[in-house]
Amino acid sequence: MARKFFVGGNWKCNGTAEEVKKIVNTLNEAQVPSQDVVEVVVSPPYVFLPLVKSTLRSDFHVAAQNCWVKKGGAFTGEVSAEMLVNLDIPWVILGHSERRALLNESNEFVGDKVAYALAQGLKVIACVGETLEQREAGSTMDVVAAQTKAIADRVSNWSNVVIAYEPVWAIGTGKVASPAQAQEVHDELRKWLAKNVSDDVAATTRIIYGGSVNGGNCKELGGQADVDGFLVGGASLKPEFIDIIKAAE
Ligand code: G2H
Repeated sequence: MARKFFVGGNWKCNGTAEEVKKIVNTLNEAQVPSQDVVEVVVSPPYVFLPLVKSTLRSDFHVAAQNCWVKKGGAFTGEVSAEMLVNLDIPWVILGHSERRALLNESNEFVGDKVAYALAQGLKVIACVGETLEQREAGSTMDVVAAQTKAIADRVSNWSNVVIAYEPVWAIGTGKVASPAQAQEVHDELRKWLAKNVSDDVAATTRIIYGGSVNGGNCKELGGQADVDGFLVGGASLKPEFIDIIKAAE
């Protein structure tokens, strides 16, 4: 089964209501390949989710940038998976490196979050990736495998999971991974899934690349055999996000 190209826009902690309306207008007016060719998901901050959901074109979907690890309750400041389901938000990004690093989210905690969100009916963009130090020490695949294993240990149905490989050294730095570097890790990750989960999961799970993707580098990155799309940060706030969506063609 062919893997449909996936383009996610991670708006991170950016935007005012006015700016969000402007981005949505730009997206709504854009001519892009059909839903049969590319799945587009944008992820605004929580507070803008209802606004974006109610104004965004119906062929694009929305994602939250995080959710709580279990059922809601006395967890000040958190948002539960059930709340996202209640608002009809189909996707959530989990395990982004900014949360792993700044909020100390461990592999196990991310694995628990992925399992809980899936169990509530959400689709998950699960992020993995190594730091520069880890890459230079030659442990890229060990790190990425350990992050993926923590998910695999807790998840049996992978049909609602997209893996985002985001090398930390390429995030927001302008230092994009070369197409060969991205392809190498995506290929290894797919082989890891084949060996440790199943051939079917390896063949069907989309592995997207994130880290300084822009309108200029997306075509070559997206042309790699095992790169099934992108998770885009900075450039997803700009009109060039449309060019990145068009890299699906
Ligand atoms: C990686 C990416 C989006 P950017 O974090 O998830 O951000 O494209 O700004 O590097």
